Amino acid sequence: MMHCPQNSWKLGEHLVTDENLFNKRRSFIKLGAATVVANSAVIDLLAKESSSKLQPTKKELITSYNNFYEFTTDKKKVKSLVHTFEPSPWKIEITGLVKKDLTLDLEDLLKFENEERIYRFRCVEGWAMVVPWRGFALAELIKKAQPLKSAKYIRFETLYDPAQFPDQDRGFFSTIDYPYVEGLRMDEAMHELSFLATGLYGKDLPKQNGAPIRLVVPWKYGFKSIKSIAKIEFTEKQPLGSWEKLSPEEYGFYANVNPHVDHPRWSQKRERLLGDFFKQDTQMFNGYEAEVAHLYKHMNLKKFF
Ligand SMILES: Nc1nc2c(c(=O)[nH]1)N[C@H]1C(S)=C(S)[C@@H](COP(=O)(O)O)O[C@H]1N2
Ligand SMILES: [Mo]
Repeated sequence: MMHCPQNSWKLGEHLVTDENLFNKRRSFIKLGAATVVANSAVIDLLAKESSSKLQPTKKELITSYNNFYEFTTDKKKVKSLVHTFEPSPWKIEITGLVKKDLTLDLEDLLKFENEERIYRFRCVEGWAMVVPWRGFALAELIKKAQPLKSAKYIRFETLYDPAQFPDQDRGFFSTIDYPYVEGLRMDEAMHELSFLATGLYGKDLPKQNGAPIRLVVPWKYGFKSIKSIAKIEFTEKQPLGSWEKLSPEEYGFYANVNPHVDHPRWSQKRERLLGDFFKQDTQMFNGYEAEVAHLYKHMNLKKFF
């Protein structure tokens, strides 16, 4: 696994309860760290954190403005429609190029040691937020799955159950093809920033944010961060995600956040943080360039968008 220059995104706070306490604990931890070990690494880290303004977006906004097409394309209405979805009990089937097929249930998922990570999140549509996720590194699950050397990609599927997801029930008239599919190259999947979230703001994931478990790849556009994962497959061939299948000119496999590669229908130079009035500059790899640029160093990012 690659070493990250500054693990500013990795904040081991396990006791977070509600939003206020969360913010208090964060300021306390900053102070505490600075006074106990006032070495330059810590000071750099604090400076980076405050200069990059990783102030979590209000929980109310994160949980009431969602893209979850299985319910509706109306971001403000998702929350009011999720009552038909029952994410417990749950199973994740792991198949494909693995030593042995594996099925994990919620209890198995609880066995992974959880941590808190505060990540920027950028939707391809131009809105962004900062989310305090709870979960574990995707690499941990991959290690458990024991993929074969021939596995070059990992493919994810959201649960398919038209009885629970109204847009799946529309069949031919559905907005997109279901189940929702996404994928990563193995080195991207093994990168320490690739995360499986089981919670946010210290509590289990709300249904609208992808309960009980969803992917979070913070340097890529939000559509890569597939929700409510029911199936994982290791493959030799590059998986075709739902968005790429629908419109390959607009939604590439890589989908790395990049202010210099516009969406055919709009600019990606700027973005709006939920709750803010003014736009801000989009950052290369969504602010994670130091951590992930090496994954793409021999690639033309305009071609492999
Ligand atoms: N299964 C599924 N996963 C999904 C989506 C979806 O419609 N269905 N939308 C994606 C998009 S476009 C975004 S921006 C994020 C939104 O996550 P959020 O609602 O937690 O902000 O989820 C991604 N994962
Ligand atoms: Mo999105």
